[in-house]
Amino acid sequence: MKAQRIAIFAAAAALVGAPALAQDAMKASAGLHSYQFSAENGSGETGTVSLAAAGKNSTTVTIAITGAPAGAQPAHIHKGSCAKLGAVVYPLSNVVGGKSTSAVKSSLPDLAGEAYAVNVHKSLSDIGTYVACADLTKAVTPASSPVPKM
Ligand SMILES: [Cu+2]
Repeated sequence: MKAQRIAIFAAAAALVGAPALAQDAMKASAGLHSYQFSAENGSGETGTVSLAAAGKNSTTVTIAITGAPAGAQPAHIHKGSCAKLGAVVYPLSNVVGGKSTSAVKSSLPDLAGEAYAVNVHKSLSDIGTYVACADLTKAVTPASSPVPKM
């Protein structure tokens, strides 16, 4: 009996330790959607991009990345996915020191869940190298994607 309880506890602990599974199952709240960046090309740059409704035809896009350099890094909302990036749909403010905030002229529902991806480029002089990307089809809850402390 005791062994069984331990097994159940271990299973519960394993669930807590696997938030990625829960994230996909949970729907983001109506006014705010968050997405997790995956590092690309060995950049070590990870973090989140959040879309917040800011009116009928405006969305505030906030990027928070850890492991980013101090210099400016171009960022855009692209068509397609991180695996297959298409053209730029909306340019975003450069990421500087891991942070960027932009106002995009589109409603949150029009952006969220669309086949779009937010990607960050290495630098103004090396725009061809991608350092982080987030698919806008895979929202996570803000609580499950805390921005890591620097
Ligand atoms: Cu881009």
